[in-house]
Amino acid sequence: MKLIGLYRSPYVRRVAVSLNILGMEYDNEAVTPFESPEAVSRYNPLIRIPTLILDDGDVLVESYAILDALDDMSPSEKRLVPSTGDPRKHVMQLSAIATGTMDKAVWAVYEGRFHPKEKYHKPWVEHNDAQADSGLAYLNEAVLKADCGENGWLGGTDRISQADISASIAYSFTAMARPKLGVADKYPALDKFAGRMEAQKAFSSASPQ
Ligand SMILES: N[C@@H](CCC(=O)N[C@@H](CS)C(=O)NCC(=O)O)C(=O)O
Repeated sequence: MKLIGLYRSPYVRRVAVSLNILGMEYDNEAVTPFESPEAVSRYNPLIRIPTLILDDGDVLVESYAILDALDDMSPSEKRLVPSTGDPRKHVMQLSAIATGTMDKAVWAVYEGRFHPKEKYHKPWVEHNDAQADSGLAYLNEAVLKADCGENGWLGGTDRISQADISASIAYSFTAMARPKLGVADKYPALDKFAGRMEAQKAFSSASPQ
């Protein structure tokens, strides 16, 4: 398989870490759609990352759809989202809050990166920052509720799930990309939990470049 996109993208990173945990082999083409649009557009009409090319040549786009396909390709004992019922709902909910947090932190970054200085709209950046912050507050509460700072898993599963992967990456990305939010001081439980996740080889071997 070939995973297109830099690990600096939290969406690419959640796919990379999931591939590592699922034990699926892949090569990473560390490009961005901004600097190398043609490297992405030949596979993905949206020119976005992550884009995953399967061994049979099929192309998958959108991290949630990619992750769903990877789970579907995996034996049930390895899947990262429980197949049914409340456990599935819970892991999906935490993963949705985590990816929404990624969206908001990314949009706040994009405003500064892609708008000329005179068109930078501070209230919009503050709006997105506040939503990213609120997403992390929710995840911090979830860590406290699951009591998983030192042991165990965020989604209440008996092994790592997509909730653990996406929540940790949402936190790490926001801490890196929006330093002014001071999330380590505000959300120590989530900081500790994400630190534990990031120490695993599946995460550290897909560090943001
Ligand atoms: N919802 C998408 C978001 C992907 C996304 O926004 N990727 C960014 C990089 S972090 C990108 O490709 N941006 C280029 C663009 O949207 O023009 C997913 O989960 O895969």
